[in-house]
Amino acid sequence: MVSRLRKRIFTATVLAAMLAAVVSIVSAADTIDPGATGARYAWGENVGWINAKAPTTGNPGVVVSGLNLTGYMWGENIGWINMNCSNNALCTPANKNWGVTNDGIGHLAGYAWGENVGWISFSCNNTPSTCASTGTYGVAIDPVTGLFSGKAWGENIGWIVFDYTTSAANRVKTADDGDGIAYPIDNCPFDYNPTQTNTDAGNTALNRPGADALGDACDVNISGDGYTNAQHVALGKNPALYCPIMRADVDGDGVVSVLDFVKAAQKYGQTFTPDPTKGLDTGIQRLNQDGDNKISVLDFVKMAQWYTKSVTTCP
Ligand SMILES: [Ca+2]
Ligand SMILES: [Ca+2]
Ligand SMILES: [Ca+2]
Ligand SMILES: [Ca+2]
Repeated sequence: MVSRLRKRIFTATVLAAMLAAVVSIVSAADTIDPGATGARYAWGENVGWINAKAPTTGNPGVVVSGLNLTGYMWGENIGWINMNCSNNALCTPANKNWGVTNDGIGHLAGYAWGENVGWISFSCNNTPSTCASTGTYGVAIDPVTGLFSGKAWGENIGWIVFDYTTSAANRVKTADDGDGIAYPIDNCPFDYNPTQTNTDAGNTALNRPGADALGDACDVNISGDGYTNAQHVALGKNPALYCPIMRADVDGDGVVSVLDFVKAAQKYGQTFTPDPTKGLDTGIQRLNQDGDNKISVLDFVKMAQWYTKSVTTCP
């Protein structure tokens, strides 16, 4: 009896291991060069070709989603370039969870890490004050063709050019998301999301801010309350639920206090035009508590309802 039970446990363990292996192979599949035409190369001015399909064994190539890039590039002279700390569980709040981000429609930013060459910046807007001295640079992916363009900057290796050649054959190209909906109708052009669910699109009718044109599959804040999906999850909260306490906590310290009112007061009376392509409100837009695109006494009234409340009480 005991041995039969052991055998069953053993069988179940082996099956689980096999399943895990299959899952990891599936999730490791890169999205680059879908037609196998060689559309996988960027050019480093000082380091030569860099392959986004990572041809040698050991690590997967680049995986593009509407939220970020994961996987690795391979430099013929510089080895592996890690696109995201999540590849190997290196992410911590202290290291700012580094990685290359996608705004949902192909504008990349953030940092990759080259094992031999250090940080590689995918947009000068990582530190906007540097854009003047470096010239405005960044890497983008065309949401229609999947072709990369623009430049990244390696702190030790200079420019990495993603449109070194105008020929599509030697440029990095990512696969279509396969949902049968074409951009700009597709609200997440890099994610398979046939339902096109966009939770925060309903905010406007409820006189709430945070509505945007991004589907949930590529939106860092699907509820539109100003806290990211990741922040909701870290607090054990439902990312799909709009929490007015999170909205009122404009400085993000977890509680609605006089500090939040001070921030809002600094922009009192100002108006703005929301950017429908941004999944996360920033700047003056973050301070708005209702749907009127202006910082007014109405916002203070809404914030006052949650005074001294902690975001831990959100659902
Ligand atoms: Ca899609
Ligand atoms: Ca959205
Ligand atoms: Ca606060
Ligand atoms: Ca307002």
